[in-house]
Amino acid sequence: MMSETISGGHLVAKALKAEGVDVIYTLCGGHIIDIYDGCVDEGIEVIDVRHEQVAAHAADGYARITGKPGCAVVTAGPGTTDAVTGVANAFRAESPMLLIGGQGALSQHKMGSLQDLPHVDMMTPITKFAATVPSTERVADIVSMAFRECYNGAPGPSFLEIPRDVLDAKVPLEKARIPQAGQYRASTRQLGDPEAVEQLADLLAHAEKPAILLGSQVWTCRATDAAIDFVRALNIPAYMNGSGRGTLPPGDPHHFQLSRRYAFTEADLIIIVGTPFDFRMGYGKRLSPTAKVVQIDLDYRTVGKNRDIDLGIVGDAGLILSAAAQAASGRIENGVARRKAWLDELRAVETAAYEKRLPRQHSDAQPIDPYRLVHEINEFLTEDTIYIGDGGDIVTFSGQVVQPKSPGHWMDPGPLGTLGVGMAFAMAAKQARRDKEVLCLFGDGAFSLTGWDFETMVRFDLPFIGVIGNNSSMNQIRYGQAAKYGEDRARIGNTLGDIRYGEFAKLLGGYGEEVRDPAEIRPALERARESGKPSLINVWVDPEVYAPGTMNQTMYK
Ligand SMILES: Cc1ncc(C[n+]2csc(CCOP(=O)(O)OP(=O)(O)O)c2C)c(N)n1
Repeated sequence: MMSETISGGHLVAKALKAEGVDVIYTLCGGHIIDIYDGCVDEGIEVIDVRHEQVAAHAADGYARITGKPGCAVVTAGPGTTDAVTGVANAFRAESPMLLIGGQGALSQHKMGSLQDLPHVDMMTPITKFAATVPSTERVADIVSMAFRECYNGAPGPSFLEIPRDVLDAKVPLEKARIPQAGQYRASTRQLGDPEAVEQLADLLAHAEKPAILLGSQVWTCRATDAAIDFVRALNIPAYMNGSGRGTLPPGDPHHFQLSRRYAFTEADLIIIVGTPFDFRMGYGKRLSPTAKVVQIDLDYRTVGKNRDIDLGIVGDAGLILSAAAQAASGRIENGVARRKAWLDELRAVETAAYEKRLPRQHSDAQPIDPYRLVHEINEFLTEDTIYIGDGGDIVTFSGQVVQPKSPGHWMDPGPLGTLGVGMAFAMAAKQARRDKEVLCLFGDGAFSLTGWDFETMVRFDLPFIGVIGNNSSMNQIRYGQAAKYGEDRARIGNTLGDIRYGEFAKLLGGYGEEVRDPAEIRPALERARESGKPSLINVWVDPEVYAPGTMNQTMYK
């Protein structure tokens, strides 16, 4: 009797299934179709997009939302190069995803086959692991290896290329290693050095004016509850950035946002959790020189990078915060209540900054003040709205005003600053969490990069609320040109057409509106919500005003 055989594409699907991946994002090509066939057998959904960049960003977004690795499958050559940006974004954002690229047949290696390129060489610097699958028997084995590598230290992307003959060939089932769910990789969560945790407890016991920054890894580690318990038990003001936003809900007595610079200048203990000292942190230069600085991170290479620290702990944010809170409990001199004056001081700074900006947020000006737009969005968000920002200046405005109401409900590209992530993140978020509402704020420039995938949202019935802050410009760049070269030379390379994106949405089968009156923003958002369709509310904002972050050029400092 002939033994049962299995092809490489079906082995890929079995390995994805074992990892719990229930969808792949893809754009087709002859090199990869056997993977689709395997997905049919394994019940894995295939979402086909209009550009490979979107497939890769969607895999990144899926990982962020679900905690499982995302997977994108693209063809050889241009399919893989198109996906590079998505992999690069996931690399800088520490997002675990697997990109599978096709490759010419091994039997035609270096003969000039269609779409042949050195993919592994290209991907090596922007992945945690990049390899060629050398034989059909090893396909599932190497896919599981790639997943294992995604979780080495801070998570990140892996890349595999599978030559066409390796993918298409069939091998006897018993010759292929097919790793089984839960049996091929271990948790990589680490507690951190217990002595360092003790030292942190000691610092916490003595601090008069502590402050904590909860970064993206708080969400990556699903350390929300541990972080909340920590700040409440020790009475510590918390600031949040990246995916850490929403850890505490707005209005929580320990939730602070607008007083961060003041707090980090005045504090005597600053705890940085799961975010690097990169440009978003002024490379660590803006912290009080006399404060004790503690850094907790999944990646040993991040701890102490760019500035000295008083204490570093490598490991899982949740395990470390819980252990430190427990070790510190009962040891705080005079109890945590004595920190009330410090929290009151920060709350006063916070309230003053908020009130100063409020008239702009309520502005009735036409064209619309971007502050009014982001204010309306913030008021519109519910506890179940996942908010995504994809743009330049308009998203810089939103970073100050929009506060996600729940953990894991904020998505931005991360430190690569990639325009064009929005549609893909919306796609992944809605696909993975049908019970959630998804709202994405786009700049018109950012939208244009990947906007055709609005059609994918329609085709797969993925309703979301798209809002475009339309200034017919790439304003964040325009500001710098005007400041450096003068207004008369400031319109080079950054001007966009006056596009009615609401009409574009309708053309593709979605819901769309044009908004020029600020009083119409809220009703238009409501109608988009009620439409149950992918939507675009095109809001014409004032092109002559800029966010403070843009004017200070903080992203370059
Ligand atoms: C892929 C990519 N290309 C270029 C840039 C550089 N860049 C940063 S902000 C910006 C302008 C974006 O314009 P838009 O999305 O319309 O937002 P606005 O600044 O006008 O509010 C550009 C081009 C980038 N960050 N990412």
